[in-house]
Amino acid sequence: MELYTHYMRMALSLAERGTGWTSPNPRVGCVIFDEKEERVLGWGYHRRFGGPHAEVKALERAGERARGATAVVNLEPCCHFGKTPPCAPRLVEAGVGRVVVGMRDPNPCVDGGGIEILRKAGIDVVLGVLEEECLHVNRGFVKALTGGRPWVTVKAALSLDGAIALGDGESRWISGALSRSKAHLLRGENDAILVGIGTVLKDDPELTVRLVSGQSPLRVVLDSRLRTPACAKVIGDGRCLVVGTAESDPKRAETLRKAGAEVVLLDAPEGRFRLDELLSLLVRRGVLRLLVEGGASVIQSFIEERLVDEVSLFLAPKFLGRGIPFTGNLRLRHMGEAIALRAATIRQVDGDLWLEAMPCLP
Ligand code: AOF
Ligand code: ZN
Repeated sequence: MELYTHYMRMALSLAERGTGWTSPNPRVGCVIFDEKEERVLGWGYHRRFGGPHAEVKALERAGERARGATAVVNLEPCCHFGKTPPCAPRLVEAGVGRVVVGMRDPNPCVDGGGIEILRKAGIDVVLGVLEEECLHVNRGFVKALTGGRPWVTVKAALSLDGAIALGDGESRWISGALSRSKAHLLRGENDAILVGIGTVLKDDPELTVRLVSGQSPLRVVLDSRLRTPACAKVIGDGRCLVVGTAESDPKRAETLRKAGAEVVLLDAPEGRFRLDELLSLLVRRGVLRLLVEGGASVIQSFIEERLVDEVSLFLAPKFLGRGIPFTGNLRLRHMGEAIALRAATIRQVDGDLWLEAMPCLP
């Protein structure tokens, strides 16, 4: 089993090479190896959406040597014709002796069907090796398919006393330069970044990936009165979605569309967006992972509606006093209502602390 764990780690790090390019498909890596000699015979990963699957690339590299070998893949091999032909029959044809699978594919077109094809062909299938890690690598894909919405990460830079800005809104720069480039890496992992109109008016952010290499996600602005200026940097090259309401001024919508933004109008009873509606709209557009970057009232809404799956917080070693708290005006009545988090990782980034944590389920 330890041997399989080792190769599964390899498959997972291959899978991560597809980060930023595979959505709405999963990140998948595959290693084909010889169990007796403990030698890698082939490897591959899903490089981009619509491209060949990891297993196909690994089989290509292994060639005839795949016969009798073991294939390790973080996601169940597919059994359907999508953009590419199915992988499970390819593994059967190649004559592999065993397939080690990290997790079952929740895609209803697959959902155990790939494993069934392999087993029926007499191939030994070992399921669930490093399952937790495999689920984590494809948490966006899994959330989209099983929860009908993207995986939501809230990112913020905050002072040790929990402020994301001074009282007047000034927030540049709380965290250090290295933290900011880590935050850009995080942007590149997500398919969309969301901010409220307050952030656009105050900071005029670009919301692109600049400090590291990577694809810039779709930008989403929650803007019930369509106050986004036509010259806002967030509209940029046009991959920007401004979300207004049915009451929004149609002239403003027209101006923003001319400037290159896409405008969608959603229900907003009592002036508050239905975030569930927004998230299902985004998932239908292939957004598996959404990064919420503020401001505080947007973060507060996501927390109140229990829509936060993960937080990525850069804690800078400074006090800002009575500024704008990370959770906005969130009020709890008693300790029993506290939202507990479990830390996935805690790292030091120059002088800052970088905490990645996930709310514990109630
Ligand atoms: C991938 N890459 O390496 C594997 C996937 O439209 P297709 O043919 O690319 O099929 C996409 C589905 O195939 C995907 O949703 C997932 O269920 C399955 N496995 N997908 O993109 C891969 N192994
Ligand atoms: Zn496949």
